[in-house]
Amino acid sequence: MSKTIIVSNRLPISLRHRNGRFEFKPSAGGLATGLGSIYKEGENIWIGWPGNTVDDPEQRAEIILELHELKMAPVFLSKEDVEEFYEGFSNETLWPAFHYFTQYMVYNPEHWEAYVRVNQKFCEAILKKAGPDDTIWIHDYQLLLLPQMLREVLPNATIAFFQHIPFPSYEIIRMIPWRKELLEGVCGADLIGFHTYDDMRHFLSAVGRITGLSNESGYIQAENRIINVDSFPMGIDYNKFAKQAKSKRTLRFVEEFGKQVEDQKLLLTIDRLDYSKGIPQRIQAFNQLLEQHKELHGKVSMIMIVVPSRDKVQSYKELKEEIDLLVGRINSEYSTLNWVPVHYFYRSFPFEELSAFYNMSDIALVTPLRDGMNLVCKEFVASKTDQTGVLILSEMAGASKELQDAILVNPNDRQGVVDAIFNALSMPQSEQIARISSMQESLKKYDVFQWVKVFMGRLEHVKRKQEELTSKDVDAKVMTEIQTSFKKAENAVLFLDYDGTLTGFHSDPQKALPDTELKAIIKDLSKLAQVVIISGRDKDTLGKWFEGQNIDMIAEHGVWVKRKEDKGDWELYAEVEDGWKEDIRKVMEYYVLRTPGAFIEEKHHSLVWHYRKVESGLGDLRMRELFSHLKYMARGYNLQVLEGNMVLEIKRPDINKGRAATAMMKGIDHDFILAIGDDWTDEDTFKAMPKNAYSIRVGYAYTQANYNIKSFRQVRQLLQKLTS
Ligand code: GDG
Repeated sequence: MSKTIIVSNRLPISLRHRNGRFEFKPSAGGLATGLGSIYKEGENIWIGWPGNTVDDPEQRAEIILELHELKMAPVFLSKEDVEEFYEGFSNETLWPAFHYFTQYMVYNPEHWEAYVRVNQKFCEAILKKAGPDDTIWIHDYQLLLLPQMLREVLPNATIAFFQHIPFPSYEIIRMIPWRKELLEGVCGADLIGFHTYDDMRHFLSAVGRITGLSNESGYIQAENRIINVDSFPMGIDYNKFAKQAKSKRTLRFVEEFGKQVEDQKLLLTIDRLDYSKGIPQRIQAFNQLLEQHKELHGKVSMIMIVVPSRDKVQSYKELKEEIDLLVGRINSEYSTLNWVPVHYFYRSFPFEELSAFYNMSDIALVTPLRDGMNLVCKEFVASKTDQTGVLILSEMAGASKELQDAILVNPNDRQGVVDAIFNALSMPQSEQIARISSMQESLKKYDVFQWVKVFMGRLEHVKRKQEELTSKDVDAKVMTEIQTSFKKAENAVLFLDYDGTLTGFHSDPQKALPDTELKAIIKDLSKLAQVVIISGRDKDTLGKWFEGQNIDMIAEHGVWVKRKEDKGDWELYAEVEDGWKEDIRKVMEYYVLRTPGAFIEEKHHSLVWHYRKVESGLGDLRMRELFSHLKYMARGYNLQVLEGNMVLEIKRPDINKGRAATAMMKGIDHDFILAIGDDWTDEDTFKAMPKNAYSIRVGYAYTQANYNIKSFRQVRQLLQKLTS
């Protein structure tokens, strides 16, 4: 039976070495709870780094054994791995880049090598446990290369990836020297998830620009499968927080802490030590509030919990010093004997106490400069069991997309934050209740269990979609069948499209000429069967490229036909009235003038606007504009506008490859027919084929053809097999 493997850099556990033995403390974090429903079932397992560097083989064996009981398996990292892969590439290159802190980015090739090495280590550890049909769900930015590494060994596995931090704009991603490898690494997955729609569209745009893989509505068409990219905003274990806030233990802490702060209004801030969380900026905003509103002195104070994190990384050390300094300054300036403006804790608290802080605070001030989601704000809302309280939330946190009833602020606008705090302090209770209840409704519904369910559901959906497309794959069996029936045939015909079918695409269409291998294939085939090259290309180019070959040719989607016995003469197969061209050309020229890299190709019966060499994005934009412009004009002339591979073509609708292919077959009793093509123009050929024909579409798009095949390379292999 297939199983599910969860993979993350850190296992949801903390290991402590005490009195010669290890103590294992499972983490109660949101992700671990949410995924508990998966990894604790059956044969499933969670694989990751336990968080300590352990070199002693005996100790390693002990850890493996203990973790096995908890349904976990370790990936051991050396001290060097931790420094170069974790603190280095993950936290000094990817983390700052993905949070838009380009000033902190380090470009160190040794760190990159360590990143590849450790991703490989994870891959090997997984391969020891994984079967060919297992589901593997990989988490976060430390393991971007892992999906593709696994895909190479387990081509049929179900692989998913979720990124917990933001995905930045292409402008940032392009700064990383290893951007292409990183994106190709992630694209080994079947489903790729982010917290927000913005992260998802940034990812799709970077993949399109850097790897050349385009997408339609979140589906990337990779060479041999489709990949789905979607947004899955992560929730919390709502009931756990709501329940804890009412528990006796927490209420005791509330009472105890309450005595110390008396009737002061409390502002709560909780973060891991990180520059992305905007901690210094928040202290400065609080300072400004106290400067501008003397009446608040002694009446409001801030509880600031900073959880130690990555303190070996230089930028984090500096941040800690900056926070210490700012807190010292504000407290020394404003404190009185019975009032301290900032209660600062540089440590973490047990869950019951954390819950007490959420429960007793009037305002949560969650103002990261950039955050993938931010769970603290959600936990605060869930803990407000009497629905009073105010959430001030940064627009830069993924959570702001969901929690529209918070007071939303731009964390860089200090006065805006000051005003938000001031307004929160005086917000009527009825408004507080209305806002908190509405947010609670949504958090209850989209909790972390729902998140896992939706994600896994989507993963099944992608796999089903992939199966639908690949069930028609030209596999070894189909290949043999085609080969056998070709061998038996006495009167065989092959309709072969050119671009994308017999050869790859080139940025300059005139340079996509047939190479020696292709010419040899065609020559060999033409000795055994009737070969028809059926293309949208102009007759002169086709004629020149296949000069001397004993084949038939259909050019310009069926306007021109040249039969092998006609020795060099092209026959005009469709009468063409081209009075429309002048007006249409004028419009197309206007779009060429506005779009560097675009050009017009004139064919006998059509005009084609090419944009393969145009800056990506701009090309698409202009094509859409031109498309609607031409569509409007086309009606008047009874023309058809068609979108192709980086081209827009306008032509008469009754001229198509299908019509030409039918004419070619007329009156001949073929006992083997094969048609291969790669785009919508070839769909007309497929439709025109008799029932007993083999029709194959290159790529995995939905098609009228009987079969799909991966790429032009496989087409060549198939054709070579026919002649062998
Ligand atoms: C990353 C992304 C994304 C904090 N202090 C204590 C404590 N915590 C817990 C909170 C909360 C968690 O830590 C922090 O989660 P965040 O989401 O706010 O931030 P990151 O750690 O940066 O997480 C983030 C998240 O991944 C999930 O995808 O939301 O954007 O950066 O759960 O409760 N817990 C205890 N004591 C503390 O003192 N027990």
